[in-house]
Amino acid sequence: MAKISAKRRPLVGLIMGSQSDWATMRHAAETLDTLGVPYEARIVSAHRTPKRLVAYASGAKERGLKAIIAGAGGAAHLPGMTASMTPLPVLGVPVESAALKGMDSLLSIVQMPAGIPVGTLAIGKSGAINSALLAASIVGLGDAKIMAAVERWRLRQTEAVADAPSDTPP
Ligand code: RP5
Repeated sequence: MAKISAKRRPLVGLIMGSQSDWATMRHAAETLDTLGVPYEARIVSAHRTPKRLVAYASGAKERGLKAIIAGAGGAAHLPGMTASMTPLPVLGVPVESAALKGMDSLLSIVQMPAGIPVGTLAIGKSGAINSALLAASIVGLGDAKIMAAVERWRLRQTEAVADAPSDTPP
């Protein structure tokens, strides 16, 4: 059963290659929740469930999604293959791998040939959070409430930065 935020129609598709990616990609989900962006989270593997991938990517735009976040590790073909089957913006999150610390994931995702773009984020948790912020900015171009939520999120982050370091940070 897919995880779907709230009850609103999802605007962002949050897909990942494996259950094992959820520990990273849940940070994207939590950020989308914080920003009030409706999303759906699914496991879609380029290698293990290729037919699921074709169905998901080729139908994403018609189902009303505005952006797709795709997280994968190792030989991470999921973001690129997804991008090849949809005109929607695809944001790729390289999941940190045990063998190569995510360098394999990063290079697999970032080195797309000209013509099929994937917006590639940082390896791991930072990339997952930033993918959600970017997706919210994309969706926010057509949704003033979501754009306002992005702006509030940034303001809170700015206000949380102390003027000086402390031995006992909060
Ligand atoms: C990739 O293989 C997944 O995205 C995951 O990061 C990696 C390992 O998958 P598991 O063997 O943990 O299922 O397809």
